[in-house]
Amino acid sequence: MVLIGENINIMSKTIGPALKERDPKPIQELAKAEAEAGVDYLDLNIGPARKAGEELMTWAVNTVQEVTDKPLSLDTTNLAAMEAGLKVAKNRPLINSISLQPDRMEPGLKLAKEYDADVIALLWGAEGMPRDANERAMHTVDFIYKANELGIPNEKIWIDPIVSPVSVEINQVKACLEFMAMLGEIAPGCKSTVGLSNISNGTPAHLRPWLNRTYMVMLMRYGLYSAIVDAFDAELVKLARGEKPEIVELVHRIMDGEKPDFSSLTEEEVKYAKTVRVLSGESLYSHSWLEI
Ligand code: THG
Repeated sequence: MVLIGENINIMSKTIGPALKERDPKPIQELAKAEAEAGVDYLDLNIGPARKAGEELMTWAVNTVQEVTDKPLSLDTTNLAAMEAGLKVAKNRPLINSISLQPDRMEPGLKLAKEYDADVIALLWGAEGMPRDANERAMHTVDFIYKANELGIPNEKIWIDPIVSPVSVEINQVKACLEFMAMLGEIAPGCKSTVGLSNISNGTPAHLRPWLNRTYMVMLMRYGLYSAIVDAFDAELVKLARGEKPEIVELVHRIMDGEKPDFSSLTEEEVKYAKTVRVLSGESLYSHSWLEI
């Protein structure tokens, strides 16, 4: 799996102020640490960047490129800032992201074409969040049609179904899995990605990794190509790299209907097993799901 480190983002307590004050040190330290943790891309999330977005993105890209050669995932809804980043990025960057909103899709796709960049298709439509797997499928078809028309092949498109928090909407958690299972047929040659940590938004910090890791392994069952992840979750990186095959197999067997005998599992395996049940909607989410 291709891993995109999520950690450089404007919401972070250290990175937000550093971006605003154009203080390179915290950003460069984090970029180096993410690269050392073994991710493939670094996401540079500067938010909507309504004020001075172009200057901010240019500065952020240059700042990170001083300390690492990793390719970047340029994360902003501001297309002018996106273009500024595309201009200065040395390694071919990823456009994160283009939604299907009518005023955004075509200008975004034209940028992708002009700079020969891969593009994340965020399945956010004219009416906002897709309601189910079928609406995601329709958006996917629309996006690919438009992209192909502008000369962008499927291989350059990374479909993002938009993960929502398990504590908010279990049906959306299930819809993303259902959609991922359909994607290969709907969009041959396309890649896929998710903002994985969205799944655990609003849950206690020490429990978030269990949800993130388990959901990633569940999506891997349907061929997930990449994910935007916490670069510092070493267990998650191992799972993605195929270094914990016994956990991956356990999660997949449970998805296939096996009812594991908890008394024969390790403590770690029990946590994964309980988390699969929550994420597949078989048991209700509560902050104490690992204890019951
Ligand atoms: N799809 C795409 N891009 C995305 C998302 C997506 N980019 C943004 C986001 N979603 C993925 N990135 C993050 C980054 C951080 C967190 C979640 C998702 C996060 N951070 C901690 C928090 O806010 O509590 C810690 C912040 C900190 O470092 O202080 O949860 O869905 N294409």
